[in-house]
Amino acid sequence: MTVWFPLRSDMAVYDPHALPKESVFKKLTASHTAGEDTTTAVGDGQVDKWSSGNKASRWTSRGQAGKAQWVIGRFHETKNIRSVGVFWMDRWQGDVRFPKEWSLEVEQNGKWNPFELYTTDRYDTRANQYNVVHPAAPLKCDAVRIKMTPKEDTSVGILELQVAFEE
Ligand SMILES: [Ca+2]
Repeated sequence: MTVWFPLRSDMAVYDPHALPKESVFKKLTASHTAGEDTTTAVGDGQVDKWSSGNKASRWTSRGQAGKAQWVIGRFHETKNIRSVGVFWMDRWQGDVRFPKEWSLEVEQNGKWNPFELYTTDRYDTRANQYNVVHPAAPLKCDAVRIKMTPKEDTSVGILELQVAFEE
C-alpha cells in the first residue's frame, strides 16, 4: 500500500473535520453525530457567546431524540486533569436542549472509570458559560467521556469541551 503525505503545508487540503493542531484532543468520537454537525466542534476552541450556538460550529445528536449519548475526547498523551468544562448547546423551544443528566468518565490504562467529583462540584447545565467540574484528587488519564441523558423528545448538543491540565 502506498501512503501519500503532503510535503508542504500548502499542498494539504483543508479538512473541516480535522482538529486544529493546538487542540488538547488527538481525536473526538461520539455515539451519534447529526449530518450537518461535527465532533470537531467540541475541540476546535471556538465557542459562541450564547448557548443557542447560532454562530458556532457544534456537535448535536439530532436524529436520536431521547436517546442517551456519549462523546469521547482522547488526549495526545496521558494527562493530569485539573478541570473539565462543558459549554452546552440549548435552544429554548428548540429540539436541542440541556441534558437531563450528565457525568464524566476517564480512561486509565485502557479501562473506563468514574470521574470522582470535587466535593462542592456538580454536573450543571448553566446557559452561556462553561459548566466546570474538578476531580476530587489528581487524575491521570488518556481520555475523557461525557455521558448524557437527554430530556424527553430532545437531543443534546455541545459547543465546546475545555480541559485544563496540571503542569
Ligand atoms: Ca467549538
